[in-house]
Amino acid sequence: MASGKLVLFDIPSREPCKSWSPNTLKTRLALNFKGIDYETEWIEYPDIAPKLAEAGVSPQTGELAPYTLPAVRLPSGKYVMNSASIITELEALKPTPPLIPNDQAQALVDVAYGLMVETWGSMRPLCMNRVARQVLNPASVEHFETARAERFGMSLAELEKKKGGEEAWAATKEGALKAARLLKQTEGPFFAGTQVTYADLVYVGCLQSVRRVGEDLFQRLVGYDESLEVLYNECKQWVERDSY
Ligand SMILES: N[C@@H](CCC(=O)N[C@@H](CS)C(=O)NCC(=O)O)C(=O)O
Repeated sequence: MASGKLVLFDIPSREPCKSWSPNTLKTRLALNFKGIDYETEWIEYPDIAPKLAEAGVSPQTGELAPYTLPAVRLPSGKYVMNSASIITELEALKPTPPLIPNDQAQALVDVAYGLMVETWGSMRPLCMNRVARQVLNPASVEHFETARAERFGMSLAELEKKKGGEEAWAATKEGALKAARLLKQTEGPFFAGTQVTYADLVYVGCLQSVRRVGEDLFQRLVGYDESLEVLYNECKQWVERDSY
């Protein structure tokens, strides 16, 4: 059963197919950083649950859905879902270079998750409708729209129209400046100073996701503080492999 190569399950975009989800990007960036040999299997939204259930993965609680991506199949053949569990496995699989070298780095990861949730959360009205209209393949659009409309109590087009204006940008700016303040507390360019940790990849995954949705959105977001663009550029080498 085991192929020997790690498989990353990711959500495809329209052609040219590239990683776009803030959730899967953080795992992809970690694989790229560590130089782990992997291949990508692209899974459309409606196929995520059947695929993972068939592989024997137990459904989770406390997340957006019982089955979510990222998920990986480790070289041992074991399937792991959820980026938080996956990074632990990746650290064990290839300890060097480490991404969570100590407790302080773990604390920063928790902070970065919070920043990512805040940034992506405040940008939802600006991004979600574009994800449905411009990023996803037709095979995923209906699932995405139905699930998100249930969650927001309105269609994504309405969400964009009603909440995707300056109000969303004001909340986004607040979150971005919070990230920038943390970055500037150290000598930089990373959250832990001169050492890259998983916290950086979590936040840069989010920045890259915004970029995939719209260059205009990305430019305004990183334009809030120079430290954000510096962080992005320092991590860019691990963003580049995004299509296979
Ligand atoms: N905290 C989870 C979040 C994963 C998540 O929500 N993934 C989304 C993709 S962006 C998903 O798979 N959603 C499935 C669905 O909406 O049915 C992680 O980091 O792995």
